Amino acid sequence: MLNPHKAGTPAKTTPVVVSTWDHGLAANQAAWKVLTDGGYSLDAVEAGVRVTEADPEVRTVGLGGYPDASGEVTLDACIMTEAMDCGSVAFLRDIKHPISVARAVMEHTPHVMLVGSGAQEFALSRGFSKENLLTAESYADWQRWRAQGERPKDINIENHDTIGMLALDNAGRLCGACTTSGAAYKLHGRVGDSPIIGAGLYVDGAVGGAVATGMGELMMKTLGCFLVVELMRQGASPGQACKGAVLRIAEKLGDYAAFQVGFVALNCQGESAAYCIQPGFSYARQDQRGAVLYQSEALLGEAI
Ligand code: SD4
Repeated sequence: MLNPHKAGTPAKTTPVVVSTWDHGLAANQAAWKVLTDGGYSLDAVEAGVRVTEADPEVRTVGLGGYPDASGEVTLDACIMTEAMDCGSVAFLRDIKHPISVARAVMEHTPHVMLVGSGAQEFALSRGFSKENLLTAESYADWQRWRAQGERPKDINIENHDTIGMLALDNAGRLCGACTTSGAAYKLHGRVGDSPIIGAGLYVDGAVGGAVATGMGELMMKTLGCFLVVELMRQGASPGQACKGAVLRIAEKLGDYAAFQVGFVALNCQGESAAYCIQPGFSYARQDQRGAVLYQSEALLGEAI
């Protein structure tokens, strides 16, 4: 399953789904079922990332996610279609599936983004229910963190396991989704890149899409996913485009080496690749040939 080599993928393979990190394998399976049933890639990415949102063992997304500094789990998510429709929620509390709320924002409001209590009220009005997302394990970890006092910015590499997913269906429609509990022990009220269209996710149905994971502030400063898609529009392969966005970060942001950032891109031909700052970022791909976990190439060293 684990492919230690670079992610080289053949062209013209549909359907296909790719997503961030090892937990992308399980999420891809749910998406794959939708895709192989002839479904829409929008339904596929929603179904896929809901698996991760519902898994309390994944401590960086949805239920069981690490809380913020004040001990509250606050969630960010967004979704985007091949037709540039998009929806987003940020600083959402007590709702297990922020991706579905983001989709509801897209489909049932004239807006792109709702945040905080407004997002929660909207979710409740659409039939979502409130539940406690802070598991005993995440609470215990937060208590331990708090007992240590304020730490320096060492949330850079650990605990960055947002699920971002891109899928291309049999009709050639490419959609994406991104959902996270954000950086562990972030300041209360902090919103990262994951719900920001262009930062944590971007899709152009004629070109391809990109999702990001890692320290969100770096993607927000460079609008990383938008850049990846624009580079593909100019002719870059997914791998070249992801590398281009990481190089932009390295060129512009002096402290980049202290952080992890990873991009995954999928173009409309079904080719995918990833690139990151630190070694250790994986991404999962599923197509007719099966499920594969790839190790991303990294700016600061060879993939392990
Ligand atoms: C954030 N990008 O809130 C998210 C966290 C994360 O993979 O990716 N992790 O900054």
